[in-house]
Amino acid sequence: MNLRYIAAALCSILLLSTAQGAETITVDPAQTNQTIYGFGAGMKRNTVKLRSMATTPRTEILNLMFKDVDPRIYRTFLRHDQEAINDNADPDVLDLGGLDFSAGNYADDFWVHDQAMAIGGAKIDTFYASCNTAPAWMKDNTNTVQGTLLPQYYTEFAEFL
Ligand SMILES: [Ca+2]
Ligand SMILES: [Ca+2]
Repeated sequence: MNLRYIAAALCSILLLSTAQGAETITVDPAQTNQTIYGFGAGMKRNTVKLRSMATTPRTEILNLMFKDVDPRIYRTFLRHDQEAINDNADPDVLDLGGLDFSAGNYADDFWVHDQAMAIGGAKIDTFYASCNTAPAWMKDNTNTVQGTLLPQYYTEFAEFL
């Protein structure tokens, strides 16, 4: 792992500590308490903007994310509209035919994923995805804005993820 990034992480911890006030952190590089698996990179939004940029700045951004950061973890986004209606009545059986990956900007998300794999290579071996909301049909207000996941859809949301 690049020592520059380890130093940057330690500096961030120390700066946060100083900003909070009276905390003191002592770093003993000879003592290992936990291992940092690696850093992550990816895009959650605006993949369409990145993909449509001119080649030179786009390549620079991609290299910053997937070469300079030297990530082992790739992060992407799960869009609520991939399952706009329930795939079936069984949260233990996923029907891929019931999902819509043409919704939103998945094509651009997949493009960024492909770029990450081309630049970062096999060392990117962990994938992480997050979402901002459950699909509307799982929520008490049937809307993707605000509202709450209904308890009867906890297992459906787990399937969605
Ligand atoms: Ca489902
Ligand atoms: Ca299902």
